[in-house]
Amino acid sequence: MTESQSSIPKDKLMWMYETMVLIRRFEEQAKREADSGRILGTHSAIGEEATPTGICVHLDDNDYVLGNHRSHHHCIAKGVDINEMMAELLGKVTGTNRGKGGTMHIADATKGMLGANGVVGSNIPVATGCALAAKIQGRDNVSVVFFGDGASSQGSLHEAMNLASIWSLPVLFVCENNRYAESTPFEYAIAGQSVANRAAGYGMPGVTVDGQNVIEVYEVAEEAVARARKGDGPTLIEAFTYRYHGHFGADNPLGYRTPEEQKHYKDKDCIKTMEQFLIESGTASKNKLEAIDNDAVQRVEKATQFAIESAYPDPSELLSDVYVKYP
Ligand SMILES: Cc1ncc(C[n+]2csc(CCOP(=O)(O)OP(=O)(O)O)c2C)c(N)n1
Ligand SMILES: [Mg+2]
Repeated sequence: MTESQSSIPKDKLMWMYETMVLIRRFEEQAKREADSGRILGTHSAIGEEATPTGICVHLDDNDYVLGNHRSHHHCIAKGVDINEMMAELLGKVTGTNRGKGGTMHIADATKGMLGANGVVGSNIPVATGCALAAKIQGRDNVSVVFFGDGASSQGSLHEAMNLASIWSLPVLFVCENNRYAESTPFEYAIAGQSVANRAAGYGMPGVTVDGQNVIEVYEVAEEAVARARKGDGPTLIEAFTYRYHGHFGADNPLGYRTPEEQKHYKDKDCIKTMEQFLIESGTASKNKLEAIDNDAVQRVEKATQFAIESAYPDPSELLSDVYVKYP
């Protein structure tokens, strides 16, 4: 254990472990729901739990998170209720979006989770706009947008980074580089082989981090969030991570990557690494960690039961909550 690792308060270490385990158990259930046909599909974030967890631990409900098509882990790390999330996946009226958003549009403004989004790259300018609003209104909250390596080549990121930098906006651009955009390897698609290096062109810090190591993510995010809150502007973080499953349910990842590569990343599993750290540093016992896992399993079972027992939205509600009327 290094000195900086031991300086993280115990409650935060435990919160990070609990959050990653809850995400893992939720995602396993979401996959079962998709495999059984009860929901049409899902983009699994299994393997990627550490990045939003190590970042959202620094945020509160007044801070904003914007996600992408693979966002269950962002939502849970930001504190969205898993009963409402599961109900949303099943299209039920008790869901976060009253059953009309589904897996790719989960949002809960009360928690500062302003929405997942199926259009790749589209939430990056939205996060930048939220940061601009906070700055104009003199609030000290920050905006975080999560996007993939594929999205990093969209023009929206480059326009947003430029504006965020010239206006010194409180925003974190977080690229979850899981090495593939569908089946396209990032080594093929990203000129210069680095997303983080692109920050230099926009006059902001660009940092890389092992996205499988929640403590390292914690440390990088701590600095970036402090910088944003102080009014010193944005940071681009490139977190190297890995999705254990295919791009979506029907995708077989062995069509474009090897079993050896998959094993390499699974051996660095973020939950196992954290488990080992908590036990070796004397922060928690094995029994305590097992109890946390059992609790997560039960919470997910309850959420699934809640979702199954909930009603579908009434057809008369088809158009309500769909558009927002501005004054
Ligand atoms: C504008 C747009 N183009 C294409 C797609 C289809 N699409 C959905 S996800 C995806 C790949 C995104 O890859 P990445 O940004 O790396 O995220 P990951 O799936 O790896 O988490 C694509 C091309 C889309 N949804 N929106
Ligand atoms: Mg990707």
